[in-house]
Amino acid sequence: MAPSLRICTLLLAFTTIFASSALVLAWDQAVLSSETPSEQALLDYSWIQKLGAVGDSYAAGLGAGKRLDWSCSRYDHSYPALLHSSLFLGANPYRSFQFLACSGATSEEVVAKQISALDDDLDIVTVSAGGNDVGLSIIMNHCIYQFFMSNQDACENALSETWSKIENELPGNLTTLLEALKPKVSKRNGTIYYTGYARFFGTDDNTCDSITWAVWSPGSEAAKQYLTLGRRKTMNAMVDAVNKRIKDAVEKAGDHVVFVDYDDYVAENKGRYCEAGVMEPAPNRLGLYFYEWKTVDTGDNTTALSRAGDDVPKGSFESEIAEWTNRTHQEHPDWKFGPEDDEKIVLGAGKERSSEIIGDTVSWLLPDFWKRVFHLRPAGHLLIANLVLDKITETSAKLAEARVLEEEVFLIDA
Ligand SMILES: *[C@@H]1O[C@H](CO)[C@@H](O)[C@H](O)[C@H]1NC(C)=O
Ligand SMILES: *[C@@H]1O[C@H](CO)[C@@H](O)[C@H](O)[C@H]1NC(C)=O
Ligand SMILES: *[C@@H]1O[C@H](CO)[C@@H](O)[C@H](O)[C@H]1NC(C)=O
Ligand SMILES: CC(=O)N[C@H]1CO[C@H](CO)[C@@H](O)[C@@H]1O
Repeated sequence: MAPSLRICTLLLAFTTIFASSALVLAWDQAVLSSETPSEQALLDYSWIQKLGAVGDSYAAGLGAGKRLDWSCSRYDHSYPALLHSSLFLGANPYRSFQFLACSGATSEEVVAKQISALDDDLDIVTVSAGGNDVGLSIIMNHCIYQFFMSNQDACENALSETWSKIENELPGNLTTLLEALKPKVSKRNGTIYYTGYARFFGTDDNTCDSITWAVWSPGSEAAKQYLTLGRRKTMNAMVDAVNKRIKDAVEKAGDHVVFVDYDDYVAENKGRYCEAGVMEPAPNRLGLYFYEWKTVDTGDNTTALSRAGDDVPKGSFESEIAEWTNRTHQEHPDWKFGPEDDEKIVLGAGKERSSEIIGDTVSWLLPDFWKRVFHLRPAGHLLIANLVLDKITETSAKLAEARVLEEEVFLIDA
């Protein structure tokens, strides 16, 4: 992790604070000259003693760094884990951290299993949820990898079902989640930071039009999906629409909820699949923010990732891939798995079963590389952690201003 990135963010934070306090200063010179918090004070995060993180696999950080637990696939380079580290909120022996995010969780499950388990009076909670409500992974299946490959074009149907859920169900589900979460943060400073999603595809040229990531061969030629410009734009628009609903729900939820939108940064940094001129697959392209099936991060154990490791927890993102794959394998025993012609995979090779967890598991037949596709790499989580920290600093500045105003009112009253 480059410390220079952190310093850049701090500079950005300074600029924001200076800009906002300059405004207030002009407004009320006298009161603020003695009361404006120094930037030193605003960058002191020691008051944050109760931190929580809920949500789906994007909050769990599926695949990024070292795995922290089995049943929810939380990872140590996830943005919540980064925030809790000395690099972001600082080392603080008094800070508690409830990391409850879980791969596969819908907003309903986040409310039922995670929010209900949170402590009261939290200073900060981060949340990522909504993608599983509308079936973003189903789109990934039917329109991209086709782990389950049906005989006809299932992508268009999946797209229209997702559109309908984004319109009709998502807004209500997001508000329900936020109403459940709000009482968990402290009345005074407590704030919820809701992180969105990022559009997955570059749309600047047609280089990807002839690319299919369909995993079965020969598979059904008629059903094979391609990463055409039109498709990429549609799938991006879907992520945009989800982010828009999140932004609306956050605004509706009031002062203590902040939307953290990292999508534009991923686009600006050309961190998506099919960026201009990129011939996919390009799993280890410098600057790619998402995992492809053969992406290797610094520190990854390639041997382990190339084999089928443990089975996967029921209900997780990974278990969907496992079930789709198995279903096609059952229906078409003669088809071979593997997106690249030169490396067909023998399903199930090298699998180790963990006896203590059988029952909650789904058989995992593929190399472990596949467990994290379409999720953010550590650089993506670093970006989100930086943006959340900037928002925390901004919120602190606003709260400090509010305290000064309160005091002013008190002085006038007295
Ligand atoms: C990498 O993974 C393999 C297979 O799981 C294991 O045998 C090996 O010890 C690991 N290497 C390191 C450096 O952890
Ligand atoms: C695949 O699915 C079949 C039928 O649903 C099931 O009997 C079988 O155990 C599954 N195989 C694996 C490896 O999970
Ligand atoms: C609220 O936040 C400010 C920093 O913005 C901090 O100085 C203060 O101690 C916090 N109050 C509580 C109750 O945590
Ligand atoms: C996943 C989830 O929570 N879905 C719910 C969203 O809201 C609708 C009602 O509008 C419910 O029917 C879904 O179960």
